[in-house]
Amino acid sequence: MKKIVFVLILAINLFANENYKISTEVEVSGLVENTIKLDIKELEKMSYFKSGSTPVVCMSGETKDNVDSFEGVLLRDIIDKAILKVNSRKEYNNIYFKVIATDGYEAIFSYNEVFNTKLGDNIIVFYKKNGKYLENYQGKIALISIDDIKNGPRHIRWLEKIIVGKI
Ligand SMILES: Nc1nc2c(c(=O)[nH]1)N[C@H]1C(S)=C(S)[C@@H](COP(=O)(O)O)O[C@H]1N2
Ligand SMILES: [Mo]
Repeated sequence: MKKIVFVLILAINLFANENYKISTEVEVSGLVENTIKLDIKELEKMSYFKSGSTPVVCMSGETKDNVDSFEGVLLRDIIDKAILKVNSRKEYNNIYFKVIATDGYEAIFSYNEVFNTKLGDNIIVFYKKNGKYLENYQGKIALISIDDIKNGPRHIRWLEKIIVGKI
């Protein structure tokens, strides 16, 4: 009996121990004119974007989720709000955006990917999924590049930072 209780308590603890820290705002910094911090309220004041339906596919090929819609703001519009600090036209080819989550998960996008390809039309910082605000475990604020072939890897839950850099 004691053993059963012990195992039960252990199992409950494992479920309760949600190993993440939510992000309540996203900071845009690095090579920008204005370092900005955006919480959900501020994101909602910006240009609104709603995606179509999409599966979320892991690198393994496994479909992790089937989503009706994501709602938020295009990454492009968020970068534009901070205003890129670029000195010459050829420098754009070397500009990248590093997106970082509270758990250390990160990914990069190039300037051309976001601003100069069709992919950028569907790279979204979102706070709603299927019409509902994201739960804590879903990331609260997150980002996804919907049109990536495997779009799970560049789905970033608990998005906390967008750093503009130059190679
Ligand atoms: N912050 C954070 N985001 C993450 C991950 C992670 O470990 N940390 N894993 C990624 C991986 S590998 C996949 S496949 C997708 C899965 O998306 P889901 O939340 O719809 O299951 O989330 C991605 N987002
Ligand atoms: Mo994955």
